[in-house]
Amino acid sequence: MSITVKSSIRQHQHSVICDLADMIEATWQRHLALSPYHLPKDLGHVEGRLEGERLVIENACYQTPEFRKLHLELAQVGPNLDILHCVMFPRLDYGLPIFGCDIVSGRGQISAAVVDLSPTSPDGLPVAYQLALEGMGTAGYSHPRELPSWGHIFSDYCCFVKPIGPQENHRFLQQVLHYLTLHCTQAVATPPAPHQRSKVLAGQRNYCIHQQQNDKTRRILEKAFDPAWAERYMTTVLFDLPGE
Ligand code: BLA
Repeated sequence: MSITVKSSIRQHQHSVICDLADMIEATWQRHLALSPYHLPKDLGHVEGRLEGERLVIENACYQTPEFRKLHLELAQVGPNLDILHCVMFPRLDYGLPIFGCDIVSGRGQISAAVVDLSPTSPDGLPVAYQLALEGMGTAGYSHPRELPSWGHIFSDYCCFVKPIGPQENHRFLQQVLHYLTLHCTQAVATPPAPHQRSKVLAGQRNYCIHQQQNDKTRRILEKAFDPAWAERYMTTVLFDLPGE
């Protein structure tokens, strides 16, 4: 499947967010066999209002033989707040980690940039991932940030920083590309393991339950819509728990 629909807010976002969104989709296309994933009808493109500003959310969603859901979301609040959110949820037959990435930019300055390959097994990341990620994390950034209490779901290679200047922005883009390429190439080379389904299910549930505790995300959605809407969006679009 080729991706032809370009998001309408993408051109207006922080250049790192546009570049990252383009890079993520290009990498998915290069390595994976994409087909559409249909979100609930009313949640593909969403608009709300936050403190007098317009909140626009645009979602792109795909699935592949290895992934039940590849989700790329761009959100914009007025002219000043830009957000990129991306998660790749493996199918339960694949004992793969979860790729996640989030960038928040306010008034042209990125305040939070996160990327991780988070384990879904209590044994941690598969060895091939550990080898390929050796030495990576927040090294080379001047402003690493402290993870919130629910952040224990992330791996030792989680990169959570406030990147400063073009060099660190570029470093972050390259780091995301490295994590994403590793993950796509590992995924297509991994044989399915149906006997592990219940273990993988538990790992994904644990990840989602903790991500749903991100109060900063929830507060934005509650203020722009309402608490019930925010709860539905966080549990059906951002971090849905897989069924058996
Ligand atoms: C932080 N996420 C944030 C922040 C905002 C959002 C406003 C605070 C920025 C800051 O502290 O500088 C907002 N993020 C959103 C919104 C959406 C979104 C509204 O995705 C979607 C509509 N978050 C993720 C994923 C990861 C993630 C996949 O969605 C990681 C893989 C991490 N975001 C994450 C973390 C923080 C954050 C760790 C910092 C939380 C904190 O410091 O308490």
